[in-house]
Amino acid sequence: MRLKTRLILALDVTEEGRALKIAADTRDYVDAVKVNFPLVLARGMEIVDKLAKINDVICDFKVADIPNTNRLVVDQVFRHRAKGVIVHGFVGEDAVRACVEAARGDVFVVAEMSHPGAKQFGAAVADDIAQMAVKVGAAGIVAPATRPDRVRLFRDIVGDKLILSPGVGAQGGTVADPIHAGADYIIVGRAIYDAANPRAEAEKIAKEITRASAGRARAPSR
Ligand code: OMP
Repeated sequence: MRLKTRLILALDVTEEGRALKIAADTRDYVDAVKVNFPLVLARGMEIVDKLAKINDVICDFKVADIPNTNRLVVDQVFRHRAKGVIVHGFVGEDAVRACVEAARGDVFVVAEMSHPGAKQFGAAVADDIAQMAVKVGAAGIVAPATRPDRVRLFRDIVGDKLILSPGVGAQGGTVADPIHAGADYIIVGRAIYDAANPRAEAEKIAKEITRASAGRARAPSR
């Protein structure tokens, strides 16, 4: 995956024409397009092949099953030319390891989610999940832009692994805080795809990331 703008677009729209247009319009300012269930359930996995011709694609399927099922799911993801997949960590080391072994690209493990409910159960085991992601050889973790203090702690746990940080804009997080805390990529959905001009919005956010990266004490991990 490119590390040029450090912006990942969460393309949670359901119309194919709109999805492809936004992906093409924002390509100059977005390192990868993240596809989640809304788009794939609406358009099928073929949409991943189509988007892969425009930009790198990460399939955010939050894979969370037994090792064998995880392996089968991850294999399908990479058959459709995705460059990465997002999986859940709470299912345990064997299930995440199965994803890493089946992957033909990057595996990102959700350590802690960005919504308020994540504090109810998940936060208690999040540090252990981040450690496990490193142990099994994942490319990186997903950590909440809505809680930059947590991103800072995760950075110490995962060393030079990648940190992808969602929760900017619609969920209340800022661009600069998670970058200053050590995130490598910011994931943004609604603030871009619901904007009157998604390309201009992506450009604005990408420039904000560049400014914030220049101002942070530690060098980006890669
Ligand atoms: P917006 O809130 O519209 O910017 O979208 C955020 C995107 O990031 C959505 O696709 C979410 O599914 C995803 N996401 C989170 O919002 N929070 C998380 O903790 C993890 C993810 C993710 O794994 O990408």
